[in-house]
This record gives sequence, structure tokens and C-alpha cells, in this order.
Amino acid sequence: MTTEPRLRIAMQKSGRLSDDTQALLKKCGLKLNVSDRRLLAHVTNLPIDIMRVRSSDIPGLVMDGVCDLGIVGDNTLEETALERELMGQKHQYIRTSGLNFGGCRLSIAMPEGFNYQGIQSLDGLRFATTYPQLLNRFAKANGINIDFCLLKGSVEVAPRVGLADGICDLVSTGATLEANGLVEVEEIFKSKASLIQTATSLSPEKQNILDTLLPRIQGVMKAKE
Ligand code: PRT
Repeated sequence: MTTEPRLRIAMQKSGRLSDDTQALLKKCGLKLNVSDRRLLAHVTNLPIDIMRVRSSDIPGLVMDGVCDLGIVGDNTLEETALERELMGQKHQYIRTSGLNFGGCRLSIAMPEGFNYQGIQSLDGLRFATTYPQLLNRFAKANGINIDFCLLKGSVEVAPRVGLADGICDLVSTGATLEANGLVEVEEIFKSKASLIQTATSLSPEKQNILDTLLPRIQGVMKAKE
């Protein structure tokens, strides 16, 4: 018995991108039954499976060809690509389409009262961040030396507890920075969600499924503009 090839798409299981991603797939006409415990959801009206994982795992799954497509923030994508390149791991992918949700910026923020007089004011300081590669690229491009400590969450608390001089974190409304006595001084990366595709060529059957799906995604994005 031969099984029909199914296109596998990785999406965030739960978090800031999961509702918008699920809504997008539904608007594209995909009928899927997403229950909290099922990590692989079958689309019943097209040969597509949805793999529900942590956002940070999505770029690697696509770069390694485990998933054919993924929906992820450009911040996570770029950080993972830089890290994998540094480690000599597969880091190629195709950015198939930008999506119009998940907008945010990666910024450097300093405690209120810090005397900021341009990027040179950051030279020699230590930053808490989840995005060391993006921060390092920014520092190199601007000719400054910085140190960092890696935090996966609660980054904004680091200066107050003496862990770092400042932070480099995602900002959307700015309310979290304000609540923690921090001021945004430099935006280093602008991000939105993207649909990415494995760099390995798809089988003709999977390519056909993608050719059906892609115009629907682009139609939904256009309607939202
Ligand atoms: O799934 P996993 O746990 O691996 O990923 P995650 O921890 O990155 O998940 P999640 O759900 O927090 O974020 C998923 C993606 O949403 C991010 O990678 C971004 O692409 C996007 N996004 C958009 C944001 C924000 N806006 C955002 N504001 N991700 C995080 N934040 C956080 C930020 O880190 C800070 O703590 O929100 C706070 C600031 O928000 P404001 O509105 O107060 O400025």
C-alpha cells in the first residue's frame, strides 16, 4: 500500500503567533482539528499535516527538512540561521511569503536615567537577551564590544537585579519596558511572521499541494491589507 505524500507545516503550539497562524490556515479553507494534546494535526480536506511545536524549534525543523513549511517570526528565523551558520549546521531556507501579523521590533533598552549619547555609549556594557546572534551582529556592524547573558524569559528584570546593564528584547507596545523602568535606545531588527520553506526541493506531489495553498495564503493576506 502506498501512502499519499502529505505536506508538513510547522506552527507555534501556543503563544503570540498561534491564534493568528491557526486563523490564517482556516481562512485558507484548511479543515483541521487542533486539540491541545495532539502535536500532529491532520487537515481533513487537503493532504497537509500541521506540526505544533515551540516557535524556537520551527526554523531548525524546516532547515533540516523535517517540515516542508513553517510559520515563524523573522526574529527567531534570523537568530537561528546565524547560530546554525556559526555551528556549521544547515541554515538554508526559502522565505516564501511575508505575513501581516506578529509585528514587533528587537531593541536595546537601558534603565531610565542612563545617559545615552549614541551607540558608542553602549561600548563595554553587558546585555541580557534571548537574541545573542542578532545583538552581536549589531555590535560588530557598529564597531562596539559588548558582553551578553542569555535569558529565555523575564529579560526586562535583568538590569534591576544587577545581572546586566541593559537589555535587548522584543518590543511591541512598549508597555513592558515602561513598567520595568527601561527606555528604548536603539531598534536593531524589525520583525513580522513569515512563511518559510525548506531549501530541499519538494517532490512534485508536495509542490502541487503548495501551489494550491500559496495563492490562498496570499489572497488572505491581501484581503487583510
Ligand atoms: O514558542 P516559544 O516559546 O519557543 O516562543 P516565544 O517564547 O518566542 O513565544 P512568544 O509567544 O512569546 O512569541 C512568539 C513570537 O511572537 C516572537 O518570536 C515574535 O516574533 C512575536 N512577537 C510579537 C512577540 C512580541 N510581539 C512581543 N511583544 N514576542 C514577544 N513579545 C514580548 C517581549 O519579549 C516582551 O516581553 O512581549 C513583551 C513586550 O511587549 P510590549 O507590548 O509590552 O512591548
